[in-house]
Amino acid sequence: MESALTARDRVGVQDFVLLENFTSEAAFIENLRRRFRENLIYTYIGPVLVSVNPYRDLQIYSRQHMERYRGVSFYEVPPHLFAVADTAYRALRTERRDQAVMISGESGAGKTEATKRLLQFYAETCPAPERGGAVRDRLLQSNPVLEAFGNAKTLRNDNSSRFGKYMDVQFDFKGAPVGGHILSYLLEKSRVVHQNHGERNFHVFYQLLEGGEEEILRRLGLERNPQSYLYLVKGQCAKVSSINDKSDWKVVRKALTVIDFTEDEVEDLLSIVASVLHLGNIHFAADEESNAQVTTENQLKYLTRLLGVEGSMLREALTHRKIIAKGEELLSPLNLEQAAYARDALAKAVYSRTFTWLVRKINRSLASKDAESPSWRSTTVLGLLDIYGFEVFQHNSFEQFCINYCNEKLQQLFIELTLKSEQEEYEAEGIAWEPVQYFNNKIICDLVEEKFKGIISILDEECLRPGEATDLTFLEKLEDTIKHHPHFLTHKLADQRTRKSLDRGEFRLLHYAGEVTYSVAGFLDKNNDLLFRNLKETMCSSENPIMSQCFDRSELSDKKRPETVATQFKMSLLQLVEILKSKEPAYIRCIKPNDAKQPGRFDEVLIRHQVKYLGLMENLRVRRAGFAYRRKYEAFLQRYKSLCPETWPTWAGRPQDGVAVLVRHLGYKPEEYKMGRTKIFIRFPKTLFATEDALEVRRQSLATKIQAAWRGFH
Ligand code: AD9
Ligand code: MG
Repeated sequence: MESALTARDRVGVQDFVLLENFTSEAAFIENLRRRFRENLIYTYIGPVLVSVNPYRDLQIYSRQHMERYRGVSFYEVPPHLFAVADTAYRALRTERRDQAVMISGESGAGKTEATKRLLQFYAETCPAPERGGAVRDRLLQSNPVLEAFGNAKTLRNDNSSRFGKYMDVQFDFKGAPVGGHILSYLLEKSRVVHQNHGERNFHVFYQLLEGGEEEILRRLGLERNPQSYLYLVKGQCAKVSSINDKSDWKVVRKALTVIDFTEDEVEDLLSIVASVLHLGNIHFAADEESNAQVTTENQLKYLTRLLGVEGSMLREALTHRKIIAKGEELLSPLNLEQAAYARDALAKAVYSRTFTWLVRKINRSLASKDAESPSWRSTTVLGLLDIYGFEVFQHNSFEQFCINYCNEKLQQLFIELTLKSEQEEYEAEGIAWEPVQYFNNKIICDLVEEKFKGIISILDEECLRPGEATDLTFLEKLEDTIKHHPHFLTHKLADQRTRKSLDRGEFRLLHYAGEVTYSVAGFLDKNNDLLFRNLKETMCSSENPIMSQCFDRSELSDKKRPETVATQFKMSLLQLVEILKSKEPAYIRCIKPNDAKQPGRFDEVLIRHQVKYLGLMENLRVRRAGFAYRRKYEAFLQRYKSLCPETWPTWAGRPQDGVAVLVRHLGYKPEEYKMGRTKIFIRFPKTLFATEDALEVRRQSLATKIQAAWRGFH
């Protein structure tokens, strides 16, 4: 049998706090590497789970694995997602405190996969509710539907979430899941009309074309070949080897039924998906006066039918802009460029509002059927946060700005909460807290969101000057307002050395996770998110029931300017942070091992970068501030009591006294440990390792004795 010592050499330590040289990044990475090589993708930093994407099916999420982690002490079993899942669930049940599992990491690191596994764990291991058992299936089946409409292949990830998701699972007093609720955040709708090279539109389009039955496609007027649709060819990669659109479609189709879609609703939904494709194929030609005219009559005909709108009205709305001046309506014809812009704006609005509708519809299906009954009041919730990860592309725009800002906020919350909980634990245990220096990214959050001086405020201000402001005046204003910020740079503000790498239409932010250069092109437009009035009117008249819920007439009479996209996003994030703060947090920090999406490849440079920006070294330092290891007296005594004749086999007194006797017997020196109110704190890993090794020796000698006795018996 392998001794504890050699096993540690081979597979590393399962909690980074046990690294002898805990301040060394090299030791940290080496530990990750050893474990990754052995397919051990999970490692702790105290209660935080670090996960490295294996890019292969490790067969570690089966029902047996779930059972192994149920009801056992967190540290008695190898690190696993299910240990975090079970610990959160038990806290929810025993302490009746709401929980939030926050999953972070860059694009492709494994957040969405982890979320799905967690949900599966709860669906399979929790008791069934007395009523409304279907909720478990609905919780699970909401996923494929949301992924079909909200995920897409990007250069970073073949199944990249293009929206943020926070899902509450509600449990009744018996611990059975009885309902759920989803909050979604800013869908990247620009993808509907444009994809970068090597990327795709949202999965659902390809799924429908590949998997939809002949008859359905005929009704929708669609051809099977994605190449026929302009909105699907921009990225030039309709086919992806890791994706089977046909079988995925089957799953989505089934899931829609599970989450309460009637056949009519499915039909209405597919009509909308098809209409977006038809919209993309609407062409215009210029007449003698350079005004745009629709030339693709067939597309218009299908659109009219699928969206349930009047053909002449839609045609007019696609080629004219309605302006109300002095109470009079004026129609101003659009040129080719403006018409194409109007068409794309309509496609984006139709798709993104349908997505919002979808989330609402799913929420109705997940709503606890017991909402009115008394047991509702005693429900507790467990939240799962799976948001788009930090991303950097060759070309970064408004969407990346929002996504990276969101990651910045969550990182800040992580720092705040982990530090706070450490400090609180030390205080609660009556042990002196030694403050730790760490990088606080609040400075970057402020740079983005501060009133008046922040980037979003300045952007909004420019959006209020239609006709005068442009993306470039926005950039100038940024330069004027944020001159000497250590995390902000533009071509003008840069020195000789860095200027070369920056273009005139760009600004650079030094995020906690690294530098990102944003091109300002399109910022104003995307932030304003305007849809011409007559397009809105047309959609308000739609007879497609989903569309008529998405476009409400009250919008037309509303005089108040709606909040800009960035401001809405900022407010929704502030609200999210409040939700998360109100719950007991658990963290999963995901790491992407290589950019090639390949199993077995451990790209050290890439990993070191993530370790740095996820703040894992700082996290470890905070956790080790003073003490490497801490354990409740009961758990410590239970594990090691066999090493001391006075505590073995049972200790009748207080566990704390038992531990005191035990560690004295083991020869712990006073500077090696401290006794808190409920826990023992051990300063150095070597102390714990010596104890672990002693335990191993004892087990082995016991095994040898049993074998000898057995042989003697025969
Ligand atoms: V993004 O920010 O949404 O672009 P995620 O969500 O962090 O990103 P995702 O969970 O989608 O990444 O993982 C990317 C791919 O890695 C998956 O499609 C799987 O092929 C692969 N993956 C991730 N985690 C695991 C795992 N635990 N086991 C096996 C995994 N494969
Ligand atoms: Mg994801």
